[in-house]
Amino acid sequence: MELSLIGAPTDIGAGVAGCRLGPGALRVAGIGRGLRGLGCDVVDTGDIDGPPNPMTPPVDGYRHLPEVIAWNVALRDAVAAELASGRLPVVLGGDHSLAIGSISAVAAHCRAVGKKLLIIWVDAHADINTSAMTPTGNIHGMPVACLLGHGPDELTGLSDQRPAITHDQIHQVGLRSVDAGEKRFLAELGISVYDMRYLDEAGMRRAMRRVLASVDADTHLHLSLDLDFVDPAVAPGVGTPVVGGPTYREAQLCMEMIADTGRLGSLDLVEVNPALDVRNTTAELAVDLVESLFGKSTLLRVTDLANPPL
Ligand code: HAR
Ligand code: MN
Ligand code: MN
Ligand code: MN
Repeated sequence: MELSLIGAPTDIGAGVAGCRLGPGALRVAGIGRGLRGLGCDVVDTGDIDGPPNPMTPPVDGYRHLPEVIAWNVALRDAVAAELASGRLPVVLGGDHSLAIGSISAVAAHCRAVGKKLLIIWVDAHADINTSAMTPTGNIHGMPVACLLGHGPDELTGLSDQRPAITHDQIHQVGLRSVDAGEKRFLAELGISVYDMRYLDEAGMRRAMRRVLASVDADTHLHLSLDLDFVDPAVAPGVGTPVVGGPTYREAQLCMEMIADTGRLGSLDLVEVNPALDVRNTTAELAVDLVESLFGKSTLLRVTDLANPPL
């Protein structure tokens, strides 16, 4: 597996500053070392550049729109370059608005090479606000809407076509903080959601079996991993923690089941906020999860994959 790390040190789309420090924290936690230890060929391309965070209030429903556009154009180009050279991009965020640029590049690449794109959006939040319904104006709450074509032209037009993706290309897992307007929009668009109630009742395994049911040899899986997915008792270093999330092991199982498909093609690691963290715990958790995603198994494989437990 040939991987490229792409740092995107910005919190331009977040409400709380600090996740601009995410790429450094992930490197300190040993993301490169961990992946090389699993036999991956890892190139760290360094950090992309973009404007500083002006920390100004929203204008017409968006905070920092010009700056968010600049970061996403740069990231789109960096991700596209790695995909074109046959490498798997690992975006080290940064806030979740970066998924607009990242996934726009991935979607264009999949169309160019004739692959089916499936996005797994793992998050406490739905990130499907528009300027009309956002309670904050923070664009990290809007990437899913932008990718589906609802947002400013400069953000909905970053892929080779608009919208970049369609509603049937995304599954959301772990949701537990969804705004009223977002709930209506998710239902209206018919997006596949495995929220915490579903995970409580059916378990991570059943949810992920459904998410991955359509994956075949032609599938490119993109994982957009917002670390606030994991319960804040385990992942305290995030700007918008929400109680009642998956445990360490539930999060690992989610990663392990994605790894088992062998179809992961690109990855966003976002919302790690070292300024709010305890001894780099959240970046270290992220590295553990990424190791599982690329094949590390912490347990002896006592169950037969072809004959799984019910
Ligand atoms: N829904 C809220 C808003 O739009 C909070 C969004 C928080 N988003 C993230 N990414 N941390 O998932 O402001
Ligand atoms: Mn998010
Ligand atoms: Mn989130
Ligand atoms: Mn570790």
